[in-house]
Amino acid sequence: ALEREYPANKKFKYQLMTTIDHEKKRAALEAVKYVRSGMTVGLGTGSTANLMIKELGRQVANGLNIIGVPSSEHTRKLALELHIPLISLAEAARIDLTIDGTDEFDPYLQLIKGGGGALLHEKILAYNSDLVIIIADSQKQVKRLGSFKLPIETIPLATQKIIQSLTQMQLQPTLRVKEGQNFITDEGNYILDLNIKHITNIPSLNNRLKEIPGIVETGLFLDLADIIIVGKGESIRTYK
Ligand code: ABF
Repeated sequence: ALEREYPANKKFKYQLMTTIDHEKKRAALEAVKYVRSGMTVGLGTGSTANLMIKELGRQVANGLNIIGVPSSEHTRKLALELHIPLISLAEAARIDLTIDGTDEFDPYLQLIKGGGGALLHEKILAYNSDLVIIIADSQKQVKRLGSFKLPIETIPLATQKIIQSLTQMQLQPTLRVKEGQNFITDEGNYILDLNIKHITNIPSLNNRLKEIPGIVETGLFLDLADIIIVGKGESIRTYK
């Protein structure tokens, strides 16, 4: 039946997908081993983070005593369905540990995040966490950041002006669209995706972007990840 449903190249894509899904799950389960009863845990967003949240839900049902801080509306709903006790970012006095996914990571543990559009809350969580664990499949590992387009969150009012500035900076900004409408973040903002492939000094780019009024946050997570756990085929790699 599979062969009928996934002829030739589609079949290959299906196999690759399942390998990646297994890698995500391995990384997610490994990260959950860092969670202890009594902890306040930042809950990331995305398909890898979802696997981690499902495992936490399973353990909470078996007596694990944690409080979750969701990084997005989507994650909040999933955690609620799994009966994980939650508080908001505003209410959390401190966050012991955040576990989140990524779109890319390099050998220096620097990240591009925001493919899922939740980068602002994710970054606030990461910045305010004692420990940040990133979970990923092996496709996310790169020698240098930039194959993935860099998401940035912008205030709607300023977005056209920001597009002009970023075009002059040769960053080829594209306004993110979902189902025919501008993508709207949990904070009511827009996302621009930038081509940063040619950029060599990433920290300097990040600073320049943050200086442009109306850019709320960038998807560059520099010096925020403490540990990256990667599923690689049948095994796991941990980078610190
Ligand atoms: C979030 O979800 C991100 O910041 C990143 O954009 C995305 C990764 O998604 P997935 O785990 O589905 O690849 O963690």
